[in-house]
Amino acid sequence: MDHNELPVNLREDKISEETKKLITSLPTDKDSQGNLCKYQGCWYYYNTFQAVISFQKHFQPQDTDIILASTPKSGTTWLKALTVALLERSKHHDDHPLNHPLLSNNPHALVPLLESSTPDLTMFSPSSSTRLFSTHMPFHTLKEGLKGSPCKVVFMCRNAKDALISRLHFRCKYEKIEVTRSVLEPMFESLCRGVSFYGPIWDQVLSYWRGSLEDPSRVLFMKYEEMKEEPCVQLKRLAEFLGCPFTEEEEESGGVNKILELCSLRSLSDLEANKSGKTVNGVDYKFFFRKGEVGDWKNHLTPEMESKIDTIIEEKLRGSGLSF
Ligand code: PAP
Repeated sequence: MDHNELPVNLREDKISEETKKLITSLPTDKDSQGNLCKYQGCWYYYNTFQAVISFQKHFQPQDTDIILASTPKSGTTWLKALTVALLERSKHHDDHPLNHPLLSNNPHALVPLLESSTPDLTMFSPSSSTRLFSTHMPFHTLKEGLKGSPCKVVFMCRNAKDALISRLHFRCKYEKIEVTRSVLEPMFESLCRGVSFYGPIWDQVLSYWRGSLEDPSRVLFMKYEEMKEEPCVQLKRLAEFLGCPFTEEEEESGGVNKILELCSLRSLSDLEANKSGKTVNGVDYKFFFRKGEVGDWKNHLTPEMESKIDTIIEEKLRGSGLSF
């Protein structure tokens, strides 16, 4: 694939001289997709690293901002849709569903990534006082850019093997290549070494886990699998955390299920807005919707691979009280 055809985050064309200098002082490595540098314990492709630095320097937080954090391929699109739907529901009753932003916009267009190479971070806000952003940065790096602001952070993680397989399919789609073992194996090895985009995944997840233990009113820790298993419970938990719980009346009139239905993979992927169009990084929106299943890794990983990554993650999480 030509360098210029790559999604922006994989390219190296947005890096200032200052950042280039900084990279020479950082640990560097590579995975099968590009060069990585390690900053504050996390690996980034260079364009993303530039965006992280810009975010930390220039972002102006507001106390009412909400940050949706996640490990890549762990339900970010779903979490964005659910949060927009929760915050928008006071404005969109049954009678007026046609102007609901989720019907005409991909969730990624509604909730910009903080460490994106596009500087406009004021694009969309569901109400005048609440701005929504997303990130894949670890909590300590995020906090530095939030500069002491107490805004709420929702974090979603997912089983590392399922997230890997999701990323494999996503990558093969935008690179227009077949899903094969020769593409998977180097990605698997990078995951195990911890040298992968936004990795090591265990450190990323632990940073938010600890943040949620330290201050549960500020950081909500969620799991993709729990969202699939008990969507009503988890959606209500999210609504409460965000300070917009469902009223009894809403619950009785099916308000919880309406949001779940609107944000289901099937409904979202059927919308024209999600069938066409691309992210600011040049990736087709439709690539963000695939199977949405728990355990799809079983169709791709050998028992040896399963045991290798499980052993590593178990060891890294030992004593934390967390499993994912
Ligand atoms: P991102 O990190 O690049 O934003 P993200 O949305 O976190 O991607 O992950 C995509 C995964 O979420 C896909 O999983 P799969 O490859 O295993 O199928 C995608 O299908 C799934 N997904 C997207 N939207 C939804 C949804 N509304 N409900 C459940 N899963 C979803």
